[in-house]
Amino acid sequence: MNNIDNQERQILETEANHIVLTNCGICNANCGMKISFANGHIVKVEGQAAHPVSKGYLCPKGKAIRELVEAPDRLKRPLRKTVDGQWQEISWNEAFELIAEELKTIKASYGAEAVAVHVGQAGVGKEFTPYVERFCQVFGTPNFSTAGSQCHQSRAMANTFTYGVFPKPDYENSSCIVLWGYNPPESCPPLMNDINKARRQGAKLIVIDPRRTSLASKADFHLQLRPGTDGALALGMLHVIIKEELYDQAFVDNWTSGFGKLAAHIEEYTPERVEKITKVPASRIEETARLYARTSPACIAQGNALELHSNGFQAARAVSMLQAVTGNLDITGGAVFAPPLKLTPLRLRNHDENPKQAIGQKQFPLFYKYTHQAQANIYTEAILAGKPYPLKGMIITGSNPVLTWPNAGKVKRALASIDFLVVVDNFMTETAKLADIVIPASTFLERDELWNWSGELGESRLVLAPRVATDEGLMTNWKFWIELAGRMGYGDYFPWATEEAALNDRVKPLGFTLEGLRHKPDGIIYSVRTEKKYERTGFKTPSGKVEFYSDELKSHGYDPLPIYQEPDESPVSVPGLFSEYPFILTSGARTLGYFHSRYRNLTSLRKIAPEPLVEIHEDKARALGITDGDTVIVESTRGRIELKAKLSAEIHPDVIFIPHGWDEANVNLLTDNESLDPITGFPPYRSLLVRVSKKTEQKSGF
Ligand SMILES: Nc1nc2c(c(=O)[nH]1)N[C@H]1C(S)=C(S)[C@@H](COP(=O)(O)OP(=O)(O)OC[C@H]3O[C@@H](n4cnc5c(=O)[nH]c(N)nc54)[C@H](O)[C@@H]3O)O[C@H]1N2
Ligand SMILES: Nc1nc2c(c(=O)[nH]1)N[C@H]1C(S)=C(S)[C@@H](COP(=O)(O)OP(=O)(O)OC[C@H]3O[C@@H](n4cnc5c(=O)[nH]c(N)nc54)[C@H](O)[C@@H]3O)O[C@H]1N2
Ligand code: SF4
Ligand SMILES: [Mo]
Repeated sequence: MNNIDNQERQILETEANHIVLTNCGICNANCGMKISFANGHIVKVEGQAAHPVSKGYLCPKGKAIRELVEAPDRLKRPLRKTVDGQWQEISWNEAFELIAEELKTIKASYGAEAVAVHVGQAGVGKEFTPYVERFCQVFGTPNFSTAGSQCHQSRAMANTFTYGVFPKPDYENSSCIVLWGYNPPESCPPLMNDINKARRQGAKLIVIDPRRTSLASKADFHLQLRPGTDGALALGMLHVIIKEELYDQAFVDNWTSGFGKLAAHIEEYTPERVEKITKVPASRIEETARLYARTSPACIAQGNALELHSNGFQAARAVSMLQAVTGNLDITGGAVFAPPLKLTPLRLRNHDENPKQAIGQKQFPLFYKYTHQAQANIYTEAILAGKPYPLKGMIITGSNPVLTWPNAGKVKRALASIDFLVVVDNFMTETAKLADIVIPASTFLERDELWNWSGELGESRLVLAPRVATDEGLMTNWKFWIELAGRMGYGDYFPWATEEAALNDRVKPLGFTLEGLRHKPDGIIYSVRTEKKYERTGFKTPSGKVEFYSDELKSHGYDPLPIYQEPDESPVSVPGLFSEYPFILTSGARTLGYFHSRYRNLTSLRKIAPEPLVEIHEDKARALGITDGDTVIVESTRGRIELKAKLSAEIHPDVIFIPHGWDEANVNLLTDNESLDPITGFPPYRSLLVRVSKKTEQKSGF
């Protein structure tokens, strides 16, 4: 049978229309897309049935890309804010001249470090991001930051300190799957193919989540813990596994160091004590630990919820040790080690040492060492208080900090007061509104995009998602930085005449060409999976072994073992505050129809979730006189928001949940950028104290 999805990727021309095969660039699932055009417009968007990962699936966001590309409110021209606060269209030439001139002026007056460039989630894994980093290096600012200030890097670092890499769970071949603060039905639905397949083959499922999600209700064990106590739970499970000698003795003897210290460290984390901390019954902790340790192979997915606490790094490190003591490393069905292919690097090694420290480098030296990035969560202090030095200019691309960064009130004040702000976006976001210059961005459909995936969703793949839509007035993200570099006089470092030439350079050392990739719709699938490679090479840690005890952490003044510390703001750490703010807020769990602050303007997605809702336990709501749909006020010591209540029997009674990304009720007005994780600077989006009250109608009397 001739299946077009398996044919060479190309435009299949008929008279008036054509079909293009590409990949969705919204989330990391990268689903295969088949897009039909008629008269230059998208008329149909479908999944590719034969796609190796998504197998025909597209989520509502993927299906809504016509609405995205053709949105009436899309930005098409560069805009400049006039002195009276109006937007004035300017030419591309004017935009580049204005930006280049301002950057040069700030650099001359305050030094290059007074400019920061932030690439948000829309730049994660995208081909333009390394060029932005290179631009920062040549300009001379160490203040290049990404969504890695709030996402992924803390988990990745914690795992790397234990065994040298951040491995991926091999769900498909696993007999026991633990989803720890991870909810793929909303955040990465195609992964459910693998999880469901494993379950059909008898795999056990353990979900660790303060909400009883639909997946949690189907799990063998659902541990409904108090938010931010994940580290204690992991130590309690380690206690059971070590005390009952359920660990992999041979692996521990041969391939780890510091086990004795870990064994002594977990003594005090008895299931009974951990029950008091986490609110998970001791018997459940024991049963879960036994099931996990006795079932082999087992894998643990460590979600974003694990790292978004003031104690997130050590929590992820404790979880990493569960995988290590059970010997579930680098084995089929366990934690697999699959590095991505190495494209031609764009970072300039000879520019690595900047005489000025990046913002956050002093406070979070290991975060800087690991990421070579500034910690964006504290830019506000540099802008508002000049600490550690003044930040005078910023370029923000692919991010909407006013809705997504912690302590949004402060973020807004900071961005409103900075001397010069450029925002590159598809839409006039709440952040763009504060800018001096707004630059229209392309969407992933309007550019060639390289995806270099390393095995989280099946095999490792290098894929070219080709440009399928064109709008001549737009400039691709890549082109913007190349043009700006040219205006700044950095042409020697940015010699590529076209994006195609640049991409060809990137894939050349691997023996690929862009043209070759165009003919491979599913990409180049390469297997770099290893099996117990450490037996030949050791682990990529200073000692070559799994490090339960880390000298490097100790030498920086951090705890070398994964201690549990209460979240900075919790019922236990600040009981006085808790008596006034008696709920624990967890924010930002993903919902299928939106992507962070994106897509509230797309009709089909807005229909799925028309407004933000605070999820509150029905008993607690009743006690406060709140019924379903009532407007309530939620307050923290930082701010207050109003939104409607959604009563639930599924959420932990002490916890409320609010989604992020809504301007109508911006939950980040409540969150905090002071009690950051001491090692990574990650913000505590998922465990803070708040109070809830019913909004009473103000009767206007005469
Ligand atoms: N639809 C959609 N998909 C997305 C995104 C999106 O915005 N929308 N964003 C993408 C990005 S950048 C990321 S980082 C990922 C994140 O995706 P995931 O890693 O899956 O994380 P979340 O969905 O944010 O949270 C997972 C679960 O953690 C639970 N949780 C909350 N607090 C705690 C806690 O203290 N401990 C534990 N154990 N669990 C807790 C939540 O209730 C939630 O069910 O999603 C990606 N995919
Ligand atoms: N309270 C709370 N806050 C959170 C979280 C949480 O769980 N709770 N999660 C955090 C996490 S994990 C993350 S990753 C961050 C994400 O936060 P951000 O990095 O701010 O991500 P988005 O809100 O998706 O903003 C992306 C912006 O880029 C634009 N855009 C889309 N495509 C492109 C493109 O191709 N080019 C350019 N230039 N722009 C584009 C979109 O229109 C949008 O305005 O949010 C964090 N914020
Ligand atoms: S799950 Fe949705 S957003 Fe993610 S790649 Fe697939 S279609 Fe796109
Ligand atoms: Mo994220």
